[in-house]
Amino acid sequence: MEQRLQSILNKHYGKNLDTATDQQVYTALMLYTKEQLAAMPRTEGKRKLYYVSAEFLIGKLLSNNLINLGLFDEAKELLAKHGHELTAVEEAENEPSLGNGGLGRLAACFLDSIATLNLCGDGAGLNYHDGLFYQKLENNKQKEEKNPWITPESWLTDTGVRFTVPFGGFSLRSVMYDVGVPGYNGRRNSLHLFDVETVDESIIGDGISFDKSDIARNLTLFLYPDDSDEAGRLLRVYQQYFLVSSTAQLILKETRERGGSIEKLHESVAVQINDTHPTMIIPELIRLLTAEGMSMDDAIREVSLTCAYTNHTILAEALEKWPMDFMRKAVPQLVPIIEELDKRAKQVSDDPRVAILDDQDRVYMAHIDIHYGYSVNGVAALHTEILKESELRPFYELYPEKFNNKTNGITFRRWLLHCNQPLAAFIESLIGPGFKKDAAELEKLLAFQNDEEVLHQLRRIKTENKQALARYLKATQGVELNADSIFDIQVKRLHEYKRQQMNALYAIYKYLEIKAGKLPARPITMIFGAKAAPAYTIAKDIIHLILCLSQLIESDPQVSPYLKVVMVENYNVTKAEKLIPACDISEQISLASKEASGTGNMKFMLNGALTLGTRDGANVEIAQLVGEENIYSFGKSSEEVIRLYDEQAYSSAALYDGDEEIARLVDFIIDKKMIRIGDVESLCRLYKEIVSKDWFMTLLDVKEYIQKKEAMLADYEDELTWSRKTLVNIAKAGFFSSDRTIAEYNRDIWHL
Ligand code: GFP
Repeated sequence: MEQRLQSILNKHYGKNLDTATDQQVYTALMLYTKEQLAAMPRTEGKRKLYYVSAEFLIGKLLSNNLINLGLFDEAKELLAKHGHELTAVEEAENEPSLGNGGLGRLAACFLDSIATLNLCGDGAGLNYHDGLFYQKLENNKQKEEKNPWITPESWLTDTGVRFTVPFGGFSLRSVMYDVGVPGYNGRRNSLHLFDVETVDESIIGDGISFDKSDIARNLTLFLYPDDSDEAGRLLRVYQQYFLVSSTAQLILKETRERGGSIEKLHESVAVQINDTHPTMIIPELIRLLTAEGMSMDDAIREVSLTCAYTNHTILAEALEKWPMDFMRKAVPQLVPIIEELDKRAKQVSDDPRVAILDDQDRVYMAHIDIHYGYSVNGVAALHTEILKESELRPFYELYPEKFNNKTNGITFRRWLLHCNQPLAAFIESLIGPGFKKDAAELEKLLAFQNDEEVLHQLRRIKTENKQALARYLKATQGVELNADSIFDIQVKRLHEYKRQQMNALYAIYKYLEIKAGKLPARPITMIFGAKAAPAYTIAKDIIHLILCLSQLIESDPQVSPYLKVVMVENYNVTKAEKLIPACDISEQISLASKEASGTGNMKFMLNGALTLGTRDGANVEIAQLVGEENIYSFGKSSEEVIRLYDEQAYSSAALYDGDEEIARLVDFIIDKKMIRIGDVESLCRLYKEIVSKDWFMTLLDVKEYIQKKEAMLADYEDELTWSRKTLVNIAKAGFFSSDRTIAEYNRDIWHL
């Protein structure tokens, strides 16, 4: 390694390890690691998986790849010998901004586990140059900026593979870049990222605005371009088709190269459709197969045996429906195929709830997936039950055999070995290294439940991680954190169903308590990290509320010693890796039934935080594993929530009018102290939304939430009991390894 690094540094910069900057050392180490990765043998298999996804939130790759290649310790020591710290060198890497939230991070964890389990499977996505926007916090508001990450030397390799993607009236050339995916076992796969040569970042104007109609130049600029107007929505269709047409062409090319038969495509290929964005791969594969001479019947049968679909949400807004007119304009070649698929679906059932085309000429993408895929899975036990029993019930009645559950997971390489090295080392000292390959071995930790020294050490590690986070936030955002305070963290996409607004109401509660002289036993640091979709006004109002509260509290000497509210700017994977190991209280407070699974909840428990959560998504499974005494659950059940929706029986106005305590908290949003700091329009809009609508039922659970959090804060003071709970959480986290999830996908769906 040393010799090769010296030679790369010399060739590129005329430097050596002693004289090079951290940035130069980063580039050299990245190039070296890339070479080592390329030299790994590929996974093999008769059937090959293509995991197709609009998002792959892969995070920085250097450390992760070094770990998986078994080179991490060697690299760290070598750099230290020459006066470089690996953590400082890593700072030079840009985080690829190729995802939004849990959906994209899940895809990245899956790639890691697929390679680690030695399964033959590649990812297919788009090479967005500016990814999801960069979030700046200015004047207590979110401001969107472009988020470039590609540098001349990067993990991307131009494969030389090119395809032509036809659109209505023009076509574009697709360029395939690869990012290597090393398993933690000596074999590798790839993430294919398709791009256009004509993409042009100079068309980006103010913030993230650009000409949405200039497809050749804008296609791969941004992930999820603003879809509040028609041009934006059409652009999403262009992006989706570009992804799936490139992938479908790659599939046929590789199948032939591997000696497989196109007529028996399903014997050589499995396609996992991650959410509805890649749905058009179904009609596109059918189009390509019929163009090869297969009959429509045969093509539909083969594709239906090849494609499987994962649902990640029951929110109607996220289940895509595209006007057929968009298809006529962007991808006219798919129109007759979609019509044929609709006709056949209507022969299977005349129930309009399962139709592909509705009476307004809109295409229901998920319905294509369910009729013409062989598997439909939810991402946590509760979520899959809700799909079967309510959201997709008519489909479940038609195709019960297609439905199955695959509870999400996370890769422990990144979310423990990499992000929390002190904890990983401590665990290894207690139970040996076996847990690194088999996460179930973490259960051996249970033997130390009553070992006081172990319990004290867990808190010491947590405190060190809190100090490290404090240093990081001081350096990057200029905020001061008190590492002796309790770190209460909610980091995830901003959405009303995830209920950051309920957490903000807690901040108001605590502020008012402190003002009234009821001081907490220990200071509390409430940390938020969340981006709001640019066109989602109320989500931005919630960010505004949090930032105004932060300022109000900070500037009040009576309150600031006891309470701090921090919003981390531009929350991303890199920041998650620093926040999660430092967390005491993991906020998982979505409205029951709405969070399909959650994966942050798993990362936090693995790193020794305790969950404050509703009985939603995978929280339910966490509770079953650790036992009710080791989790803080609250709130109305999913059945109750679903009933309230069905009977339209929820009224936030009634709760507000009927409960002084609730009214006092909500009214504070528009208190004159807040109006002085904030934007009246934004605060009033949010206030009205909560009082008169509150679609995600904040006020339903807020009181119980406050009580639970108070109980939790009190429990924190009993160090041994708290630490014992964290130990049980770590020990029981093994189930949430994505290695387990992927083994199940392979056993039940892919059969690679
Ligand atoms: C979505 C769902 C989550 C789920 C992930 C991965 O993520 O409940 O855990 O997909 O399946 F909502 P977000 O985009 O909401 O983070």
